[in-house]
Amino acid sequence: MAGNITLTMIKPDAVEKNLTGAILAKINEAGFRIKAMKYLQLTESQAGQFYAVHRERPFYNSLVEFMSSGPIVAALLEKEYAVADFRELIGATNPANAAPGTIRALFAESLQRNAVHGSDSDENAILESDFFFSQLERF
Ligand code: IDP
Ligand code: MG
Repeated sequence: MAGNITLTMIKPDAVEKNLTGAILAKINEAGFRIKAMKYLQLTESQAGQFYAVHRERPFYNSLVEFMSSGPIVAALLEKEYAVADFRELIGATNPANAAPGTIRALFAESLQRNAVHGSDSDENAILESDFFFSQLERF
């Protein structure tokens, strides 16, 4: 069903700081169901492919280096209005602008090292889910 999934990554900064459990708890408490999840380290090439839409942005190389610098947790989440509700749960890209109580306000370090990823559209949620998970890995 369209509109009920989103893809998240717990980024290397948050994994490094042992925040994985706290972030997953927030995600579950907010009503998201985990359909698929894996713990892995992206290669530079894989991180570059994931963020290809930002290829022309000045922060692209630095973002790719950061996102391949350590392990991440990738998860496919299910909930009604998953994309919009998850963006609300994580808060603004820059934690300085993230609403109090949001995951980025609580756990992010900086604009780049901002703890979590969330898909920005239903279309990208599907593309990003297919990047990480086969059908056999979804429940
Ligand atoms: P989003 O993650 O909130 O959707 P995007 O604009 O899609 O934000 O950017 C992707 C990621 O790139 C951000 O989460 C952040 O880690 C990083 N990023 C975005 N803008 C900047 C910037 O101006 N400087 C450094 N890193 C940035
Ligand atoms: Mg984005």
